[in-house]
Amino acid sequence: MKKALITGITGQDGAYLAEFLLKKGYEVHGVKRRSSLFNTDRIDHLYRDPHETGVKFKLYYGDMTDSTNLIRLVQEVQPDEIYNLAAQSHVKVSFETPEYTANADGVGVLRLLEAVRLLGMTEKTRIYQASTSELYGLVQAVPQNETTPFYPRSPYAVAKLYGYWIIVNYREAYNMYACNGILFNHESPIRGETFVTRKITRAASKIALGLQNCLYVGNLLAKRDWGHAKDYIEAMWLMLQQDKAEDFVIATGITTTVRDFIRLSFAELGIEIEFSGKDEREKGVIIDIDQDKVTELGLNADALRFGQTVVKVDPKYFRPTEVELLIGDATKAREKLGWVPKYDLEALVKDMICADLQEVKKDDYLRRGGFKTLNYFE
Ligand code: NDP
Ligand code: GDR
Repeated sequence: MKKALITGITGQDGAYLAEFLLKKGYEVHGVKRRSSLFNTDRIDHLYRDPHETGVKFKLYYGDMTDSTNLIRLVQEVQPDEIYNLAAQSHVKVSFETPEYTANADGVGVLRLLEAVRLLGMTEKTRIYQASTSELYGLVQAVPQNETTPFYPRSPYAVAKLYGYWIIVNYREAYNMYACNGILFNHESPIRGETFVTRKITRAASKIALGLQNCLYVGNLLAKRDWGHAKDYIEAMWLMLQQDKAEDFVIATGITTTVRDFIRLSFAELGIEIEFSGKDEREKGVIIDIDQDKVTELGLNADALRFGQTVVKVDPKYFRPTEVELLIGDATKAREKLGWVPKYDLEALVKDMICADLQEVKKDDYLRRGGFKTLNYFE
């Protein structure tokens, strides 16, 4: 039975990957951070009481900024495969916490590589590094593939650039099986709520139910190559099953503006949005409502009206330096790994809207029932 160690197991990708590897028969060991509130929502369904026999899913406290912790964990688990998914992964937040981001996302990768090397496990343990399309940053060429030059545009991307190169360096210097997955944006119903797609699908669901008036966003013109996280974690695993460690771009090859993602999300709810105005004054207004869909989905018809402004720009979401255009070329992954995504953008939006609508309805139902109004400080 193979053993996998996943850092960042409580995140979007960590949760999907853990489930995927357990289904493949792996023993899965995950690193979670200590926090004052539970942070394991995404993986609670995988948890089993460790007192039972045959438990194949184990969690440990750890942090990418703590070398001794990582060395001890690698020694204890003796993993065949390590998936390094842990990171301060929010680009905008990295401008506010640049030093921490460099430490966790950049030097953290080195700590993990050193743990494997110092423990003499370079021949046993294969390492996947969560590299990113943010490395391309300021557009040098499109579509972006494994040979496109990097030009990072945020403290996050600069930290990930270090992570990328230290993986390449340890592969060449110590003959380690270490590889970078240069993954373009991938989303899902369990995507963090402050990333733009999830922010949009949650807000659209709330607006459609009359629980929120307006969605405030930043740059509507940014273009991203959005895929589904379920497809992308499979590519991570494939990268560690090859004869030779190599780096791969994982992307759909289709790029969409933030503005169009908003349009598609509202359309999924039967609400047509038209944008007008320029720059900070741009806004999105309802121009049509599909009443059959409103009934079918159980939306709040009274809360929706023609001409209602449901999207506005708030410059506080602008970034000091922006990545305007990402579009990936995953030809190498298709040819060498046989990787082909199953979800297209429409299927992704549908999946996210469907899940958020259900979740928002559930929260509202509980709130109305008085279950969420407890105030511990009264
Ligand atoms: P998430 O933000 O959902 O998850 C990040 C995970 O890292 C969480 O489990 C988080 O813990 C953990 N973490 C953060 N800081 C530390 C630290 N210092 N030590 C240990 N763990 C830490 O990210 P995703 O799942 O979306 O992404 C996974 C990885 O892939 C990240 O490295 C990200 O940068 C990279 N990536 C993501 C892409 C995407 O579109 N999703 C595209 C390309 C790369 P906690 O839950 O406690 O916060
Ligand atoms: P990104 O994802 O920066 O590409 O990083 P995010 O969803 O945060 O932003 C995508 C684009 O949308 C624009 N935008 C907004 N973004 C957020 N978060 N909130 C807003 O209100 C908003 N309005 C417009 C952004 O400016 C940007 O252009 C993600 C992360 O998962 C990284 O960890 C990963 O490496 C990359 O994807 C690939």
